[in-house]
Amino acid sequence: MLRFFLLSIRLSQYPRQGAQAFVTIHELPVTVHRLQMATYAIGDLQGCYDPLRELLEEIGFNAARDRLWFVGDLVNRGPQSEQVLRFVKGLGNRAVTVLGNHDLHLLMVAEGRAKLHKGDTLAAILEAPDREELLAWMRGLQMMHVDGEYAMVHAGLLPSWSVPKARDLGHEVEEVLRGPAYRSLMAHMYGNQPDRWDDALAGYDRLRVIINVMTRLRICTADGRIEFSHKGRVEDIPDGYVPWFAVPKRKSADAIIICGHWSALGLLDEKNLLALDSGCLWGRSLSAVRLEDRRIFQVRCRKFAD
Ligand SMILES: [Mn+2]
Repeated sequence: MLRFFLLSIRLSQYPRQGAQAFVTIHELPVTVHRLQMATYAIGDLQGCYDPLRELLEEIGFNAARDRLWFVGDLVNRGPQSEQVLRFVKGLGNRAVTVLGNHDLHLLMVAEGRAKLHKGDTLAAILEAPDREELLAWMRGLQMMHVDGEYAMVHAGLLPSWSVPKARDLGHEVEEVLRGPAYRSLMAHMYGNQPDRWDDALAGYDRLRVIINVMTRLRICTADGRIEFSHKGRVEDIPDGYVPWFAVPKRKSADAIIICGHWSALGLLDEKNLLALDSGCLWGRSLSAVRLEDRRIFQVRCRKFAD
């Protein structure tokens, strides 16, 4: 339900027999049902299923009519990763999800290529009866989603990547994730090198840079060298680095980029950037933005990590 206000309608300067007639209807509050389809982009969930349900209640989500976009990191650290996965998977084509670093970590652990870290809460998925369906569904998710003026990616883009170029690079990774070289990619995925892009990169080095940028990037140098360790506030960024979205003449600046991943940044609602990780996992809030009118919806979250 949305509250609309009838705008003032004024018929003025209407001469009749030397008099003026005014008809003024102004600001009558009326409540109408929202009939139009809406698209909501939602921040990092990390297994926080109850806050997601609360948020969908708050926005009046109607699965028959509305669409949900998820910035990735559906799973891990929070208490209900498997419920989140089953719910989002169950939405079918009414949901669009891009992969985050925690989602890829789940795939790595499932393949025996990474160990569970302290604080990981992925065991329930790994032991679930529908584990294989859930993991196969995750392997089919996108690295980046482009729709009109919007581009959604979990972490960020390098300054030298336009949106069409980044989309093509994302497709290179998606093809391998879904194909026969998947296990081999898992064996070569983790690592911080190379720490810069070069069009001449090939093989797993090339795929690793694309994956690292799209799922882990927060800060880089003006010429695109990636720094992986800083997770904190913008004020504390080491000398010589800037947030990826603040690099001058970034080639993706013409798109409205929707991302998550950087909870210390908090919600950023700028003309061409919607950073939606408002720290649900950390006891702050879960955020959604309705793309049609840029309205922000938030629910408070319980703290699950520190
Ligand atoms: Mn992340």
